[in-house]
Amino acid sequence: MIIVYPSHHVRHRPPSEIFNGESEPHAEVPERIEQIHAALRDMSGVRVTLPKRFPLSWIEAVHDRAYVSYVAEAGRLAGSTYMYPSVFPYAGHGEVSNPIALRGQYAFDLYTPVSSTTYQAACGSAMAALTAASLVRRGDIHAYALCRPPGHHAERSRMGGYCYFNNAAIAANYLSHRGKVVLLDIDVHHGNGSQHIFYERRDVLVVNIHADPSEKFPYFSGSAQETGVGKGIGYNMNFPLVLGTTDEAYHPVLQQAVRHIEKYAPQYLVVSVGYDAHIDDPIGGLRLSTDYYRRMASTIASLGLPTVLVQEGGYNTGKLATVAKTFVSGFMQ
Ligand code: Q9C
Ligand code: ZN
Repeated sequence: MIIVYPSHHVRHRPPSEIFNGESEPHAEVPERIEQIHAALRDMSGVRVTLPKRFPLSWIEAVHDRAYVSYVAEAGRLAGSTYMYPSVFPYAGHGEVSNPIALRGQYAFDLYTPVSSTTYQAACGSAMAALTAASLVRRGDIHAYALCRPPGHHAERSRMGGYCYFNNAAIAANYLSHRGKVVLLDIDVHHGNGSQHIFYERRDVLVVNIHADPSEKFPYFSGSAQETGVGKGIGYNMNFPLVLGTTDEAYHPVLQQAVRHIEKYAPQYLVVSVGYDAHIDDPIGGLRLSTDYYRRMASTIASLGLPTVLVQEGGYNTGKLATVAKTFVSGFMQ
């Protein structure tokens, strides 16, 4: 297994997220990826590499160009402090240019602030996903991008849920030029951004398994009724699970998802890997065991598809090393 490690992530360190008007310590910390990296690099059968540089056009293929420049520009304005939205769009008055208006236009929550280090980290994270995708395209069976910041909540032109650029969508779109792709999302939160980006497309099937969004972030999407629009009808699948779902109840749902993936017969698989469905995750809400992550990985690997693993969430910094190792060893078996 080749691991792609985006070293610039460490300089992106949002101090806080704002919940119900209060500042709380930010859950999406650099230690997450540092710990996963340290745990995986010593495993046998694992090799670590740094991201290669790809043209910005691969990011701009799934995000509006104005949004991508905004992330760079907003960071320059912010300097070393982190900027948060204050007002969200409520009327369609056309173009805004005021920095406070723009801050709200390009975001959907108060969990995803921008500073001068954010753009470089977000680009590095996207380049890691592209590097893993290109390795798989050239014949590696599996590659794992340790993306940070994560990506699956980022829509075409809005950041949210700790995500700026949608790394998994960027990788899936890159591979879609070579054949059909499935994007399977096992992060505990619904991948609203990935759903949004591919909602009208049938060349990328998006399959999401997540905690019931009527109870958990991102609240406004992720129901089973959301199946796509236009050409994309039937090519988006959501499997929301009640809070507290355990291994035994999760597994039949994963198997069902896998059967749908087999039927679609893709050329490539991209997996948005979150470890926040683990029982000990501080914000997750499901109750999967460490051992189940081995079974989950081997079930996904049994599809026998060239696969790009893309890191998303997982917030228990005391458990991530073990859970990641278990997942990767299940994948390589
Ligand atoms: N204290 C990912 O897992 N919840 N994003 C904030 C307020 C936001 C999760 C809870 C969860 C975002 C990539
Ligand atoms: Zn998550």
